[in-house]
Amino acid sequence: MNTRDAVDLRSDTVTRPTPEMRRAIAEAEVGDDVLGDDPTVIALQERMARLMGKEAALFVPSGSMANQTSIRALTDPGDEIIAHQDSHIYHYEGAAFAAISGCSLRLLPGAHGLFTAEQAAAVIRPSDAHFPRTRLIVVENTHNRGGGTIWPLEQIQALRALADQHGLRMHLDGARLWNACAATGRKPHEYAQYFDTVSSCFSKGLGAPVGSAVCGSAEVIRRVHRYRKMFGGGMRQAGILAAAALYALDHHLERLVEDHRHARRLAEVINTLPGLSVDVAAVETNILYIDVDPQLGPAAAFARRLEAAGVRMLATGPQRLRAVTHLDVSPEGIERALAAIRSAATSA
Ligand code: TLP
Repeated sequence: MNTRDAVDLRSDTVTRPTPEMRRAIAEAEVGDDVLGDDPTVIALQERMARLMGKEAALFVPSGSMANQTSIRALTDPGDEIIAHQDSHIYHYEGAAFAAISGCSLRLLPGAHGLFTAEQAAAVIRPSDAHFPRTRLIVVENTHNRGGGTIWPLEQIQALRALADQHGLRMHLDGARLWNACAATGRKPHEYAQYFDTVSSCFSKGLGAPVGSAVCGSAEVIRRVHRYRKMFGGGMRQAGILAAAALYALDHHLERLVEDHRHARRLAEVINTLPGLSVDVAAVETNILYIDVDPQLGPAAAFARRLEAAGVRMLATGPQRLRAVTHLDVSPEGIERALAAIRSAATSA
């Protein structure tokens, strides 16, 4: 099968801009954003600051740059960051926390990418020259490797109270904060209020081609801006990208619940197939993990069989596949994917 016809569940990053989004891109007013005069970027940043209830926002090229400029702005070399052992900043950003910010990570375990204030409290270092200085707590909401899980607000509040007690900063990797909001009905600022910096992405569930934002106080965003330039992330006529993000905020937020319904449907049916299992109750948003019985072979080989049958997924472990639903997968696509998965599982 031509891979263009396959149902692509590798990530919600694979979406292509819709014709209407392309029109918004084509019609965008632009300037030179490095010189600070791209009106569409300015409009997006103002909108994001309002949405997150922060003083300022900065448009950046990627979620990784949003996280890493934030980490750099909130820490000094030699500091330690408390994060979950399954976090994106640990697994998928090339150890930038060490390479760029000179920090170590103190990793916490916990089901579905969550940890508690008690766990964090237990690893805060005493003030003593032998130790790294604990400086920052990073929360990922929704949690990617945790299975698209949503952080309970009370658990975040408890972390903030702890952070305040110890003079720590907090960063939210909100690449998929939109999904948490769609699922809970909460507004982005309800989560953002507990963090010094918040990153969020337009290029995942929202379906824009490129771009993320960092929101925070005017002072911290000035620092983030300096690091964006230093890391080579200044973009000139970036209004064409900001226009896609603005379009996505207007048109693609409310439909995210559809992706969540699709993920739930996939999980429920896949869990009944021989050799495949999904923790159905853990599927809260648009991400599901599928455990592949060794009888079906390694996950990577099974993914290749799925691809031949017309569905694409990523192997994220020796016996684990990830599927992510998004804007470019219709209800009919979900049923087509299920038929292909059934045929790959039963023919094995
Ligand atoms: N995640 C990608 C891969 O890198 C795994 C995906 O397909 O899910 N934070 C979180 C929670 C993310 O899931 C991602 C992307 C990022 C940050 C980084 O965003 P980009 O890819 O824009 O740098």
